[in-house]
Order: sequence, then C-alpha cells, then structure tokens
Amino acid sequence: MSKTALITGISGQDGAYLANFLLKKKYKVIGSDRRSARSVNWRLARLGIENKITYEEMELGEVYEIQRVFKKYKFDEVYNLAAQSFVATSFRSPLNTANITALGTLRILETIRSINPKIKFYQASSSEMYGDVLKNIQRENTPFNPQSPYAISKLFSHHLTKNYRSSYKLFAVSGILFNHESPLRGEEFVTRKIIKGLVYILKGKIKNLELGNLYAKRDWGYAKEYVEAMWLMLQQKKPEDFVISTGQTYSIKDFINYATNYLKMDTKWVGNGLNEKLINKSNNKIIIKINKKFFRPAEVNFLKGDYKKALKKLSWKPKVRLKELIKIMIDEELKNI
Ligand code: NAP
Ligand code: F7E
Repeated sequence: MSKTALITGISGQDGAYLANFLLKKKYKVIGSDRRSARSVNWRLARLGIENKITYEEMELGEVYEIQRVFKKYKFDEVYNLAAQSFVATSFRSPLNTANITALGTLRILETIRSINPKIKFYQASSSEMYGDVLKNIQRENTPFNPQSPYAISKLFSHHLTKNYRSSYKLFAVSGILFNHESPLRGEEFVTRKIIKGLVYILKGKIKNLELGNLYAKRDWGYAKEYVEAMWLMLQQKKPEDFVISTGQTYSIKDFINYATNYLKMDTKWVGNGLNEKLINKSNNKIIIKINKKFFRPAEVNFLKGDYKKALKKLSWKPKVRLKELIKIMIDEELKNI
C-alpha cells in the first residue's frame, strides 16, 4: 500500500524536490504552507507537480492548525522542512525565527506524541549549528557553537528531536544538512543571488551586484540529491542523525570566479576590504562591489562536512560537485530569464 507523507514547507526549495522524489516513489504527498489563498508555487510548477499534491494550510505558529492536519490524515512520514530559514533575517526577526524554527518543531513533535507516535519524523537540522567551528571537519558528534538566532533555533529543534526519540521512543531523526543549492534556491541566498546577478549583468538587465563577506567558506551540494538522504534516513531500522555534505569547501569568491569563468566573462579583482571590486576587463565597468549592509553581526566563516556515516549506513554520497552545480544553476537561469 502506498505511504502518506506530510512535507511542511512545501513551497520551499527542498519541499519541491522532496515532493517530486516521493511522488516518484508513489507516495501520497500532503504539502503544507502558511497561505490561505493558494497561488501556484513557482517551484512546484517548474517541476510540473503542482497538481499532484494535496495542500493544507498549516502555519507553524498555530498549534490548532497543526492538530487539525494531523487528525485529518494518517501520516506514515513527516518531513519538517518549514522554517524561517534565512540567517540574515534571523538577526532582524529573532522572535519570529524562534517561534517558527524552534517552537514550530516542538508543536509538531507534541502533536505526533499525542495523536500518533508511530509516525516517522524528519527534522531539517543545519550545518549552521556548528557555527564558529570547533573542528576543521564537522561530523555528527562535533560540538555545536551556533552564531545566529537561526542556528540557535535549529539547535533547539535538533536537541528536541533527540529528546523525543529517547524519551518517548519516537522514530525521530535529524539530517544535519550542509548548504545545498539549485535553480530553485531562493534569490536572497548568496549562490542564486550571484548566478542571477551575473546573468542579468551579462544580458544588460542590471549594471552591477552588491555582496557582503566574500571570504566565508561553505560546503555546497546539490539540493536534488540531498532530499534523497532525508528519505533514506526514515527507511532505516534505527532512528539516527546524519551529516549530509560534499566534504569540499569553497569561498564566495571562488564561487564567483567559477561562475564568471563558465559565463566566459573576462574579469579581474581590484582593491581590498569594503573597496574590493570585480571589474569587467573589456569595458572597465564594475560587476560586483561590496556593501556592508550584507555583512552579518556574527559570521560563520568555515564549514566542511564529513558524510562518511551517511555513506556507510545509507549508501548515500554526493555526485554533483561545485563546478557542475554552478553549470546547472547558470544553464537554468539563462533558460528562464
Ligand atoms: P526555504 O526555501 O526557505 O523554505 C522554507 C519553507 O518554510 C517555505 O515553504 C516557507 O513558506 C515555510 N515557512 C516559513 N515560515 C513558515 C511558517 N510560519 N509556517 C509555515 N511554513 C513556513 O528553505 P529550504 O532551503 O527549502 O530548506 C528547507 C529546510 O531545511 C529549512 O528548515 C531550512 O532551514 C533547512 N536547511 C536548509 C539548508 C539549505 O542549504 N537549503 C541547509 C540546512 C538546513 P513561504 O514560502 O510561505 O515562505
Ligand atoms: O550565505 C555570505 C554570508 O545566505 C552564505 C541557509 O539555507 O545554509 C544557508 O545559510 C554565506 C554567508 O547561506 C552575501 O555572509 C556574502 O557567509 O547563502 P547564505 P547561509 O547563511 O550559509 C544553511 C546551511 C542553512 O541552514 C540556512 O537555512 O555568504 N554572503 N554576501 C552573502 N550571503 C547572502 N545571502 N547575501 C549576500 O549578499
């Protein structure tokens, strides 16, 4: 018999890829979002699956909405992907971030515990929890040192998931996913912002792009591959947490250099600090400049994840590396401009 899954955050990047993945596995997919008047979500439309999902309005701040949805369906699996997920916003809206990204998880876990403790639960944990890293490669047992209200909220949910697993024997797991990107990534995140910005500059739609810290390093993978790991975690005999990453790390500047290279833009970096700029060598125009408003009150400077446990127990490994990911994102951006 086919399984029924709930994906919270169906309108987000991972929600779209996971829904597509589960539909191919013949799941009945219930997708929740926080809107009352549903407009077609562009990500689901891009994947051609907008009519294959049953939608439910479920604002994570409202426990009664959560209970209503859990009473209406008999879920086998729940993927909690909904969150205020933008780190920069979490500094400006810490209370809302804590209410949704931390307490939202508590509301769902309490609902599962009281309504149907047999449901398997996946929590979207984040490499941001490692923060100002205490080890130069991060694993499941590496100590956390979060640097933003977002990361602290995710850490609350991470510990809570573990606590409900040990206290109430729920099949509840966290995937500690490192940054994962795709053509469906939100435009506020740096990878999509860079790709869209460069393509728009190339096509003469905008003059230049403003960014913050170019020297932070991230372990970037491909979102489409990462959602499979979420599902694999819920198919294991024993509930356990896993790191999902590529094991490689690059700076924002490396990312830009690969992207301009693929776009065949002839560029050079000049200046330092806030005056650093990327110049188009053919006409001496500025392509990228620094704006201090994009710097964060506290930064996560370096992330690199070890996915060895996922390889061993889930037989999962990343296939798409950074250059290939950039190519995928640029080709799709050019197609949809
Ligand atoms: P995303 O694109 O920002 O999607 C977040 C989803 O949460 C959206 O559907 C959003 O709905 C929904 N949401 C926000 N506030 C809500 C609320 N109050 N009630 C109900 N739904 C709400 O994020 P993503 O990149 O797909 O990531 C999925 C999850 O993984 C998130 O929890 C994120 O924090 C976590 N994560 C992401 C990464 C990554 O690199 N992408 C890495 C580690 C962990 P709207 O469309 O209405 O805003
Ligand atoms: O920033 C730097 C910025 O916003 C990456 C979320 O999915 O992954 C994501 O969080 C880096 C940071 O992602 C700009 O300072 C420079 O060091 O793309 P981002 P993030 O903060 O790593 C984790 C794993 C999650 O869990 C989150 O939900 O890029 N940066 N200049 C910039 N970042 C942005 N957004 N915009 C800039 O102009």
